[in-house]
Amino acid sequence: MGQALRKLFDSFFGVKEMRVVMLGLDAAGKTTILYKLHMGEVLSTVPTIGFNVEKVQYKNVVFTVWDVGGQEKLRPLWRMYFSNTDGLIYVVDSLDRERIKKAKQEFQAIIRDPLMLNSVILVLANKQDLKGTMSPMEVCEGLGLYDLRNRIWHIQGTCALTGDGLYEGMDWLATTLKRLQASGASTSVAGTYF
Ligand SMILES: Nc1nc2c(ncn2[C@@H]2O[C@H](COP(=O)(O)OP(=O)(O)OP(=O)(O)O)[C@@H](O)[C@H]2O)c(=O)[nH]1
Ligand SMILES: [Mg+2]
Repeated sequence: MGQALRKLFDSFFGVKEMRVVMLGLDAAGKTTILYKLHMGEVLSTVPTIGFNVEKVQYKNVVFTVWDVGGQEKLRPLWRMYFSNTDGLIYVVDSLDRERIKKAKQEFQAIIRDPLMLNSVILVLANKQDLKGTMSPMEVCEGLGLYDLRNRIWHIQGTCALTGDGLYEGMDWLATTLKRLQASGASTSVAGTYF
C-alpha cells in the first residue's frame, strides 16, 4: 500500500502513531521487554550498545519504541533520543535495591529535561517474578514518583519473561496518549499505580 493511501486508511480507522523512548539502568530488562512486545518471544539478550527500535501495535496505536542501552558510559547519549517523544517507559530491575538511588537520580534527570516535560511516564517495576523484589509501591517511593507535580505517570509491575503486566502498561499508555491527543491537553494530572 502506498504511503499516502496507508495514512488515509490509518486515519479512517483511527490508527495513531506514537513515539516512545524506553530507558533505565543496564540489565533492567528493556531489550527483553521490547522483543516480548514486538514478537511475543523472549530472546536471549546481550547488553545493548546503542539502541534497538521496533514498531509495536497495541489496539489502534502504533508505538515506535526506542530501546536505548543503559550502561553508565552510554547514559550521556540518552538525550539524543528525547526529541518529539510522546511517552517515556522507564524500566527498573525491582530486585536491584542497591541501585534504586541511582535509578532515581537518572529518572529525575530525564523527566526534568526540557525536551521531556510533555512526555507521559510509564514506569515498569520489572522482574516481579524474582523472590525478594521491591513491590511496585516500593519502586514508586524509590523513584520519588509521589512527589511529582503536574506530570502524568503510572507504575506497573511486570515480568518480561512471561509478559505479565506488559500489556496492562501498554494499555495505559495507549489510552492516556489517545485521550491527551483528543483533548489537545498537555500533561497536568497526578499519577496512578497498582
Ligand atoms: N527473572 C527475570 N529476568 C529478566 C526479566 N526481564 C529481563 N530479565 C533478564 O535480565 C537480563 C538483562 O535483560 P536485558 O533486556 O538485556 O536488559 P537491558 O535493560 O536491555 O540492559 P542494557 O541493554 O544493558 O541497558 C537478561 O538476562 C534477561 O533475561 C524479568 O522480568 N525477570
Ligand atoms: Mg538492552
